[in-house]
Amino acid sequence: MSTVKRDTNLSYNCWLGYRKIKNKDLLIEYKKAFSCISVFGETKTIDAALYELKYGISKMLGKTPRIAGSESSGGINIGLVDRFDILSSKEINDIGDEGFIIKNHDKRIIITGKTGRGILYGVFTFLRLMQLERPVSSMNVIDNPVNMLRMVNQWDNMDGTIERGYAGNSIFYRNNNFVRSKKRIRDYARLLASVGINGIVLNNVNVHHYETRMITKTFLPKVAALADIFREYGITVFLSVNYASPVEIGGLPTADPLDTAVREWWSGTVKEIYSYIPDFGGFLVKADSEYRPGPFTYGRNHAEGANMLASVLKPFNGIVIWRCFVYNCLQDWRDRETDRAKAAYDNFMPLDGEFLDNVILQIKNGPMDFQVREPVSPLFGGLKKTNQMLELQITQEYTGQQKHVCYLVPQWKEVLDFDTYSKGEGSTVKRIISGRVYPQKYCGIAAVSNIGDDETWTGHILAQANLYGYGRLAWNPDMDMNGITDEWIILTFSDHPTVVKNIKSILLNSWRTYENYTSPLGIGWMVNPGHHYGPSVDGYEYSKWGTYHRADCFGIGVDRTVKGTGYTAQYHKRNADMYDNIESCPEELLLFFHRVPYNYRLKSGKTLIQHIYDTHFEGVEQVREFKSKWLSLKDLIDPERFEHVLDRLNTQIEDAIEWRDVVNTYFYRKSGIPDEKGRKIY
Ligand code: GCV
Repeated sequence: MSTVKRDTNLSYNCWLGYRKIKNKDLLIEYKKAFSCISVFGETKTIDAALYELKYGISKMLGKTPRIAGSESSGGINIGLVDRFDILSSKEINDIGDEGFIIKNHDKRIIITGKTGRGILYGVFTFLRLMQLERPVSSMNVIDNPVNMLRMVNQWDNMDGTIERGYAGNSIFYRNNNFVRSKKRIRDYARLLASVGINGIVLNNVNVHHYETRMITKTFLPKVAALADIFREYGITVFLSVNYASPVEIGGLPTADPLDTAVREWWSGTVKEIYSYIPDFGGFLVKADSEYRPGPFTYGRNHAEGANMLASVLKPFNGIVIWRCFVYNCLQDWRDRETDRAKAAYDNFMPLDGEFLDNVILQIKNGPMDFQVREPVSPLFGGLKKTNQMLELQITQEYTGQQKHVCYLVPQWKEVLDFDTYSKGEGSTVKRIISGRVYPQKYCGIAAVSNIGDDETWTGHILAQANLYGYGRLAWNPDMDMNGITDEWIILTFSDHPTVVKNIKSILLNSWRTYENYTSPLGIGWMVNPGHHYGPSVDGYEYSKWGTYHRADCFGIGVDRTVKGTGYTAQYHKRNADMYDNIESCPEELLLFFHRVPYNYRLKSGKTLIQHIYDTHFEGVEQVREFKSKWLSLKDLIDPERFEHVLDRLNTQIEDAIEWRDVVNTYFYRKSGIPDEKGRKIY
């Protein structure tokens, strides 16, 4: 693991670096108002909030605040709502269990909530406002998270590797055991809590030999030690489990969910887990997908599989998060109606309403697999009687693996704002997953984390923006993208207008740029099989039956209309019609939904083939533009981070050139149509 100097290492501190306040008048004002902290109430989370407050204020003011007893009423007061009689009942009613109030009252700043979590979120918000140099008089905030569950999923393995991890090794495990030093884990908890994350799944959804044993006495004390750290920061711990555990570690001949001995085994196991971790969150399960075991082996469906686990977790208030990423990776593509995109819906829609109320279905944003561009999964809006969560991928598996800058907040915003029309207009994904369209007992959002033990946490400093942005959107999906981006840049780098302008322009254009030089118009993949980095137009690990794009000398794309694979019929009528008709289908998804000849004219007036050539040339130029924008920040950014990003951008330029040439050459050879602009295509 890399060595870490917490207070001096700018990359390591991410957005919690806390620079000294620049504005002299404001500094004087802050020093007057924030030089003393009084604490009302004692819990570990309030202690953590106090620690953060002291740490942040000391760094921003250059002076450690005095901690006064609860008798003092000046300065900053933190504590539970019932300790402040100046709060009106309306204010108190306006916040839920995780909400907070920051109130500027009679020379005091009160930061309060109904729980330690609320107070902690209030403190992090207050510190953010300070770093953004907001006047004391404006510090009046009442806020609540929109989503109930705001989780990260670690795809960490106990051998220390991370599946689809691009920032070093696991901060949790090494050599099939837990790491001893917990400092870095605590700092991760701080980062997550600062953006409002309240749950973490500690191990990969692909549960292998050692991780299967995490739910045994051998490892539970160690899981409990991590839970203690995360609890202080308001984060509940969950584990991914192997559906075949009763066989693999329980010595039973079967894992059939309807078998009494299996149920009893799980019941005993769950009881034991709660004896170590009384507030354990529950299980995340990947079943019957990509060779993982599941109820199908025993002729049972996913509801039967999930409900058995849910019933044994229920007495402890635990939940089962059951993934919908279920498809047959060995399917035969030659059958016209066989379409991987249809799999999740086909598997889960017939079960809507059959899951117990402590089961949540976790659904990837798209029907395929975190491609640079996909439509939204039709399960959103399809399912009406089932708890559901959206699953995003912060780790950049198909989006440049943290060597390329690809800021995903714009993509996530599109997903969250997508209208499913499930219950009329306004049935957006963000409203569905926050329980505002159909009542749900549990719901929310999860994302696959992008961190590892690299000094920068994320391998590319600009990828820290994805973790930050995810947390902010999980808290409130309506938050403005510009605002989130500005915040991150100011907190992480500086508020210098050129820094903000140039980094923002790089970030906000990076997704489209990445798309430009990689796979066009929603077709997806075209990456090297296995590791998924770099171009391989026909590449697909399960390619026995053909490619994803189905390109030939006439055209490219998959006909997913009702006349094709029938996938479009999984959407509500308005969207189904929109996608079905080539004229109304959004062009960025054209090849996802339609098979199109190379000479098809796009709305721009260009032919499809010319669009492919042009975007690939443009993509490379756009990355070069990123580099020149970055170079102009040389004197405005510390050398360590400046060089780091510059180095990544140089790699990105080289890779984008490779992508451009491989993709353009492929389509030139397939189509035989030359570039109208006569550029060199190999
Ligand atoms: C954790 C994709 C990834 C796998 C991942 C899987 C999933 O197929 O390539 O690494 O496995 O998705 O989400 O389960």
